[in-house]
Amino acid sequence: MSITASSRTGVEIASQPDTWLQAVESLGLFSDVLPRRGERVAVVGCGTSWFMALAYAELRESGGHGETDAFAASEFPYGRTYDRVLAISRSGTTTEVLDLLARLKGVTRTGVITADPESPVMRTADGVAVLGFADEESVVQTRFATTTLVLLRAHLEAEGALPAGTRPVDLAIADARRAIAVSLDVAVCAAEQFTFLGTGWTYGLALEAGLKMREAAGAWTEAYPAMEYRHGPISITGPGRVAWVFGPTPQGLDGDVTRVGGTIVAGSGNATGDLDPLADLILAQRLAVHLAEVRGYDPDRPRNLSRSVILGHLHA
Ligand code: F1P
Repeated sequence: MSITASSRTGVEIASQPDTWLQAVESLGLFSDVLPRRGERVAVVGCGTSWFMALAYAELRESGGHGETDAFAASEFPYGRTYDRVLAISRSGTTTEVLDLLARLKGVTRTGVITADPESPVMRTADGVAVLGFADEESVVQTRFATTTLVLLRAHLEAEGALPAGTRPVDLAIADARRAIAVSLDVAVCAAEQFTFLGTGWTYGLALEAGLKMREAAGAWTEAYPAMEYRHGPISITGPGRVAWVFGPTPQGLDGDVTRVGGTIVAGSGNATGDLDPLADLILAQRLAVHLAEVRGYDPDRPRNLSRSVILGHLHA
């Protein structure tokens, strides 16, 4: 099945190679906002933005750039001390993020990566990186999230070290172009359940793939660290159900999936696949849109969701 551009979400998914390239080209504009080598950093966000924070935190710390934690904005541990707190928020209006940044004002240096230069987060954070070129009309986030992670990966690369388990960002962009062009696997499209797995930074991608499928298609998805799969989640797998691994597949796991009748998808970082894991996420985004359309949902109008969550009773 080739990419559908019948929805706005589909168009935005297909534009990712271009927005990723723009992120790399605009890196120099944002050096004040992005964490410096050696700083102790927390990265925060909600929903998709939190999962990108998780992925970045792993990449930064495992690459030797400094201790890095990631939290859902609502779960931030105010008792801890950080040199910098970096928030990710496409809308710049998410209440938990604004509340967190307001509480840290004058206490901890803060920065935000956002898509909207008119949003309240512009006044709440100490520093701002606006990726207006990656903003989306869609409620369901795709390109803003991945473009933010590409910016952060390119920054780590520019600071001297390729993050562990990644290929250079220019190769990831080439992989993204392939991920837009290839056909989706027919057996995967027909599956009724999906378990997404990842290791290190790709666990954040697995969480995001699961969320995308739930948001766009109302699909039954789960997500775990890959080595946790055998500790219970495998009991869900069976015929017509998929285990999809982002990044390297732990030894023997493919055999474990097929033994219980499941379908293994391993698109990156191992002998059977060769896509950068972030490009592999594009395939999951495409699957989410495809399933939404097959199930009669409008991917541009996901059920029960709004572009951002604005709560009246918290700080705004
Ligand atoms: C975060 C977010 C989205 C989610 C939903 C509500 O938005 O949680 O990830 O899909 O639509 O908002 P933001 O803070 O990045 O704008």
